[in-house]
Amino acid sequence: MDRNSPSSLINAVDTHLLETVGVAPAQATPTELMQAVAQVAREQLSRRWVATQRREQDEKARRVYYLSMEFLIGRTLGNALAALGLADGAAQAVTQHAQKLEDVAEREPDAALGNGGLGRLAACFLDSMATLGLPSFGYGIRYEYGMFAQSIQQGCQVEYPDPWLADGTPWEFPRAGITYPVRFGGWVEHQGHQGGKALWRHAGEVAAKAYDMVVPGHGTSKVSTLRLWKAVAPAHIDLHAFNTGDYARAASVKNEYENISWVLYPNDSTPAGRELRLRQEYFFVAASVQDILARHLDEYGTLANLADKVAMHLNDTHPAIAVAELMRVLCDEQDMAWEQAWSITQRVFSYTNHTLMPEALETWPVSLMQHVLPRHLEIIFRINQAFLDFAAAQRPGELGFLSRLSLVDESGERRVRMAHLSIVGSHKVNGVSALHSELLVKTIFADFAALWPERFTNMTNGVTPRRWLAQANPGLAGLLDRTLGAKWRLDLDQLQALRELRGNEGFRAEFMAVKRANKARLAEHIARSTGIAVDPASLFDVQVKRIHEYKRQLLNVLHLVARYQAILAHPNAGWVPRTAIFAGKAASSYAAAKSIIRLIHDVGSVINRDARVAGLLKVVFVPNYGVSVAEVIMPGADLSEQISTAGTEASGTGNMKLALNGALTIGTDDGANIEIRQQVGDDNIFIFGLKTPEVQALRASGYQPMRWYEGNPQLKHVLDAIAGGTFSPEEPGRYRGLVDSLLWGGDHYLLLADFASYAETQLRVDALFRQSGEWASRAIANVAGMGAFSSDRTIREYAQQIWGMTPAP
Ligand code: 26V
Repeated sequence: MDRNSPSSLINAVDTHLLETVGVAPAQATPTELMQAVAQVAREQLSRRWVATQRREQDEKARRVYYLSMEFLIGRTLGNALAALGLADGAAQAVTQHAQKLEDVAEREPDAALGNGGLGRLAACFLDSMATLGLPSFGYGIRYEYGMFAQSIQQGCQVEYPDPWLADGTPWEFPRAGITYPVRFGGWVEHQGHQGGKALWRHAGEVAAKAYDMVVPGHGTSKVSTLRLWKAVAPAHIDLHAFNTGDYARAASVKNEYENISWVLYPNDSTPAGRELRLRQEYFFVAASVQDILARHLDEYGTLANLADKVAMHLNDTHPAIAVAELMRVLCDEQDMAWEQAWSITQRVFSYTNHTLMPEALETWPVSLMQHVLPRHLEIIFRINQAFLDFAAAQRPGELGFLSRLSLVDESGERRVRMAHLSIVGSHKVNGVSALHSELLVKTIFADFAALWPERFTNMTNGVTPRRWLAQANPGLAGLLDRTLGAKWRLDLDQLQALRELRGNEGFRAEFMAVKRANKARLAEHIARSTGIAVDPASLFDVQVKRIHEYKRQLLNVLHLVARYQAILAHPNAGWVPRTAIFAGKAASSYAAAKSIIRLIHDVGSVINRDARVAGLLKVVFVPNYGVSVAEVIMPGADLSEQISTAGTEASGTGNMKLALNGALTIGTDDGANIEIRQQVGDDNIFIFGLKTPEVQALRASGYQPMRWYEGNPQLKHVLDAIAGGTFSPEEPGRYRGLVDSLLWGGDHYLLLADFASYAETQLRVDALFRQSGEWASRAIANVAGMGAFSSDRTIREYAQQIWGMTPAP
């Protein structure tokens, strides 16, 4: 009997309600149904996991290990059902209980183990690695609390903890037997002479326990593994306090160890260099390296061939300490010679850089590293010595060159530069878009590129079409299935065929009907989450991403205020009705970002209450942006705002998700916007503003924002209104500081310089939206051009050019 037939599934769900969840099937709540359906999927995933592991072991496969502090997974149920081919059957089973599968699926909390783009990219990559059948593991931390939840009170962001595991999760497999010790602190002794065998006399130890999440592949029975580590106090540690009845002390000792995996660090305005963060980084790296080596030794009995069978990828510098850790294990514990260990290490590692922003580049004070990881610091010094000797031989006598390259920043408090350690310890280093990779070798890594030009490469980001089209946009997915067949899920280039249908009236009408329905769904979400009614017939103008000054949400606000003033001045100018939709979190300590959130709300509450612009302009802020909120917003967008200062956004991936769902981009010549333009064509995207070289030139020539303010009456009117309290009448000075930071504080991100070009381009957006057929044609062209931005394409490139693996065709 077919396990996946509707009647079998109905039975399986009822059995799990009764036997696993512990509830009478007839009385099951939506949450209980979610749990039972998840158990049905879990069983099948478990079988696939066992089969995949056995096959990869038998085949002696080369594997890639993706080391990342963040995996922004979101919900799993819908994705798992789709991968298993159970979606229709599960929907029927749920109908038996008078529920809808969407409502049941919404009961699952998001696994929000990441901040933003970097973490979501890691989750898309897992999906693609499994789908391409690449033998692969993700390794990370099982945070007890993920990304904070955001609520808005009186226009201000308020953060709440995210106890996503409070009710347990059906998706993890605790691996009872898999535990490794991770050591910290203490000192190092050398046997015999200095430079003799090192003995790390550590001061403390914590246990890392493995919890696996199964990552289903689509169109294949292969699955991949995300192995997350939880920190647990070693059993012996609190015994004394416990035995003497001092439970408070026992608990506090336990907490001291277990706090390592408690909470995800927010992407703060500057990385604080906090000790707990360094411990987190080493904790998950040390556990992962032990696990990888144990698996390898189990299969081969030797580490001599490690680099032939193992690729380890560093997702940014957060796991960079792995370079020193692998050296330590090979040399100190396995007695390998330094030169051989170094050769293996460099062949094993590769590194992705995700930002050029100098304040986001990780460095650790030498004193802190001495305190937490004394042996690793010694190893880093030795790597540095050998590296600087090599560099000095290339450019004798150039001291500036050497001090710029050094793994240790000697200006001020000495600090270890984790990006430099990552580059030196890897055979490949990549950026995440063509522009970003070019800027890496021209700016922050120029000295390294002079030494090793062949080491640097580009891997333009991508997104998984399974989540960001098939799952998030069932309406468009259905239309594509009827038009192209279902294969686009695994071969996104097939979307190219839509180009021919741009002029087809019937297809346009169906496409726009889907968009309209998605806008209605988004409008409902907005009404539910903000209480504001918006009109699905208006142009949905969307900027959703972390709140950051370089991303320029404030430029968007300046334009909205300009538009508001223009409508008031010329009410009968035939304005295109617009709804501006913002969402995104500000790091809790990032005051400027929080002030932008408040301004969006203040501007919104004045505009939304002003009867003179009713029906023409609305401004809303959707709270608690995350993967699941994005799945509602992306399909409902008409216009995608990608307006970072040129040269600042490494790639962007929201830009890809929005275009894939048929939004037109208004954006700068930045990150992957440039490649999106190449794929969709100049006529199907709105590019404005200064280009990267122009930004550099303007800054070099002494940018004076005041000149732009004085020279543009519209801009002056906008800034005067904001600074003068038009949007904060109860506290007129509320935004004086924000405006002063533009006028007098240097306007580092050049909002004023780009304002005129942006406002003019927004008028061209209106003009196109008025011609609804033309707009539809260009929206279709955007979907058609997105084949290149599947994360399957990205992962194929990593596999072939960096990891030395060949994915299934
Ligand atoms: C940036 C900054 C900027 C200034 C101050 C503090 C700070 C902290 C963190 C970050 C971002 C760190 C890395 C990151 O998330 N990068 C994002 O990676 C995405 C995936 O590659 C990419 O699409 C985004 O453009 C990039 O910002």
